[in-house]
Amino acid sequence: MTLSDWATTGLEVAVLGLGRSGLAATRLLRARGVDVYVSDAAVSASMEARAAEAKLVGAQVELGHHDLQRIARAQALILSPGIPPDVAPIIAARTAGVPVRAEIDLGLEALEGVPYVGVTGTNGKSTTTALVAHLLSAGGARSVAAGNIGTPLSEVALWAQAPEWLAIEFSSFQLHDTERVAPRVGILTNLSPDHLDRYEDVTSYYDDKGLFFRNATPESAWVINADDELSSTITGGVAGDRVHFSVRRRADGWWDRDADLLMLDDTELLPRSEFPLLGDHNVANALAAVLAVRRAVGAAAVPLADALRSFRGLSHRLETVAEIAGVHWINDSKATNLASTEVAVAALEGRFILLLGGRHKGESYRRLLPFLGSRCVAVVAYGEAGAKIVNDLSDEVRVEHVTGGFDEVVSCAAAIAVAGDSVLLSPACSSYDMFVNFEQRGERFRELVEAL
Ligand code: UMA
Ligand code: ADP
Repeated sequence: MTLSDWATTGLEVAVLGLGRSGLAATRLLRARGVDVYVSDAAVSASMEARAAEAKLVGAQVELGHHDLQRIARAQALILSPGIPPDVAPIIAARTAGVPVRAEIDLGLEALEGVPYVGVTGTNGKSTTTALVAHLLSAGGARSVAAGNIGTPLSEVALWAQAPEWLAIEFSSFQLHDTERVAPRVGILTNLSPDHLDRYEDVTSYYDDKGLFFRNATPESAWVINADDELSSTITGGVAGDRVHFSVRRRADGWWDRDADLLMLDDTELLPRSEFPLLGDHNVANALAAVLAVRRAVGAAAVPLADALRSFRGLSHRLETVAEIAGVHWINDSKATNLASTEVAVAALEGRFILLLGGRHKGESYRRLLPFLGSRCVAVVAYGEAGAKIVNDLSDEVRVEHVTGGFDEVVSCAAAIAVAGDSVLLSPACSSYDMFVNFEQRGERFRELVEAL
């Protein structure tokens, strides 16, 4: 039984969590005439505001508590991605035989028939998703980027006019309970350890990523990173066509470094210098997006080179926020794991001060050492992870431990930096110890830098 039948049973659907996903799912279900009980363990001003919106569309709302018995009587449970799989309401639902579905799965059902390019991987998902939507739009299709990038899919399903194409970002959390995932073209950007604060081990994290391919058929099409052995291994037995991108060697989409050209097979796509984003990793993201769009709508349908030239990177990803007295201040707040901080550091030229910290996610910071080298003037360690960073790095690099707030992190960096240096906020940790999300962390960084 699915969304189309739920309105007829007289039973409630329970929605777990009232963040962006929970509110969007609630509104979609109510728009389809389904009775909804939505609950969130948190109580806050922003939660109250969302609760008011949910009540306005006729949902039953509870904050600060989940009614487990009510959830066990529901005809389905819709999950917000940030809720770990072992919490009591999910266990109550599963024990009672209540089907559990991710919010994005509901969105996929409601938007059935709208073709989409799916994107998953550890890093580069949002940039690649935005690139895909940008390229499709440049080809004249009404395209939207949705999913983990920020706009819940259930929200898109509520729009009066459905898009012609979607670029959908899938996190591992969302894939866990998304049975319907079946992209017209699927991109796996890369894989490296992440979210070890939620997963028992890295294998369980990769297993969830593997669910992206759960409905693969011989007609499927996949875009895979030839430079990432793990991605190739994990997709080895998956049904469907495969094309590869590489920033190191010849592939279907590749970077000819000698000629400094982005290439599609033997055809020149664009000089590297004309693609505005910093860093080799962004070349990889561009090549992946181009290959997917070429497969989805055909290369002739999109002015690929022009569209790449006009793409502007997303905020909080290697974003230069200011140059003050010769010091470059760079916001890479979205770098929430070590692999993403590595590529950010590699993309910089010259000396830098690295702001590292936040909520620890489980990996040793020593993995960064080969990337810091002599160019790293100092690491400023802060937040819950601060002591661990000092412990992991201070025998090899200068580490300043800031035990106060984020303001002090920025003033500490300002005191160290001299003209020609970059100060890079690329924290390799989640923001939840000090901020609501990575966006708020990046905005605060910008405000503090502008006030210097
Ligand atoms: N909660 C409960 N009970 C619990 C535990 C949590 O009620 O036992 C509540 C929390 O109080 C919270 C809600 O459940 O209100 C969970 O909300 P959420 O964390 O899922 O947040 P949303 O606002 O719905 O945002 C989610 C994604 N967040 C996460 O996956 C953590 C957003 O990705 C995504 O943009 C949005 O859906 C729309 O699809 C953010 C993210 O950080 C950007 N993603 C991770 C990442 O990219 O690394 C995966
Ligand atoms: P995601 O949505 O997977 O978190 P984003 O595009 O938002 O990816 O980028 C997040 C961070 O990851 C960036 O700030 C950058 O440091 C790093 N990053 C981006 N693309 C890649 C890539 N292809 N490989 C490795 N790291 C990347």
